[in-house]
Amino acid sequence: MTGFSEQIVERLANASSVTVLTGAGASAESGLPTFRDPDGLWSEFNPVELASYSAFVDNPVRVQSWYSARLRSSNGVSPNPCHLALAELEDLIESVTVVTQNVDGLHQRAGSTRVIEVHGSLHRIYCAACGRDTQELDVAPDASEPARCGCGGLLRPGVVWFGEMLPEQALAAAVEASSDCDVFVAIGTSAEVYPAAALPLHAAKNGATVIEINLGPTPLSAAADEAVFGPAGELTPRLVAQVRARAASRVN
Ligand code: BV8
Ligand code: ZN
Repeated sequence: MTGFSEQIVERLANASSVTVLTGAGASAESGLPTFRDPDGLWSEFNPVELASYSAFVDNPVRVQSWYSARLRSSNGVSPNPCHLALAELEDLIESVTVVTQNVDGLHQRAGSTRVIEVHGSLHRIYCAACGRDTQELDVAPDASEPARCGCGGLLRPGVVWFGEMLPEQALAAAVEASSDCDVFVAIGTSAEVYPAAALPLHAAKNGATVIEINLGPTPLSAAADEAVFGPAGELTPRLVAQVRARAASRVN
């Protein structure tokens, strides 16, 4: 499908609680590479090589410089129309929760007020030994030494690596937001990384209407009530505009 059905717009417009799950595809039109698309981050590297504690310990400079580059990129880009439309949705729907797998902080910069970062954030840097937070991580790929804390421990990004548990509170809040929402919208995620990928299925099981926005089909598409294919930066604003028009017609 290339457009949203009247029925799905009606359900969203009548919803009192909406939960949105975003993946790297929601930030793609801000200029941040995704993980699994051909030109994605992982195409150059193997995920385990960079996004795991063992890779960090084996080659701290390489992992620290990769995250330093991503931190710089995310500070250098702006929220795109997908992020902005989700922030606008808060004016139309009583309760909107954005559960994001992204670590770039773009939803908060777009104005969304309830954002659950289930994979952590690039913008938090802390010491892997003593846990102390610090301000920045700026390591060049050819650095001779990794960045360390005053205690001598290695500095790491506050993200969740493969094989690491998701932050308990964030995961519990995400599961709750998926259990009791009327509509669940999955945007720009390959629906391959667990346990986040289980959230839309959990929502469907609890009676929510599930909408998917993606460039193409994913393992979630068959379970969605409606999967619409196209760029998130175009489709998300279109969906929110249709909800706004529906709300306006109810008032007049
Ligand atoms: C864990 C770090 C307990 C930060 C990331 C079953 C249950 C539990 C665990 C597992 C399980 N099966 C396997 C596991 C292990 C693993 C896992 O899921 N592996 C996968 C590969 C099978 N899960 C874990 O390790 C998790 N931990 O469960 O702990 C445990 C402990 C020990 C042993 C077992 C269990 C931790 C997962 C978090 C890993 N950290 N990132 C960072 O570096 O950024 S994951 C990484 O991939 C990102 O965070 C990202 O969020 C995530 C998913 O990727 P997407 O966001 O979906 O992005 P992707 O590129 O894949 O897709 C982009 C999509 O957008 C595409 O569909 C594309 O079509 C679309 N798109 C592109 N452009 C656009 C677009 N759509 C619209 N518009 C566009 N313009
Ligand atoms: Zn320390």
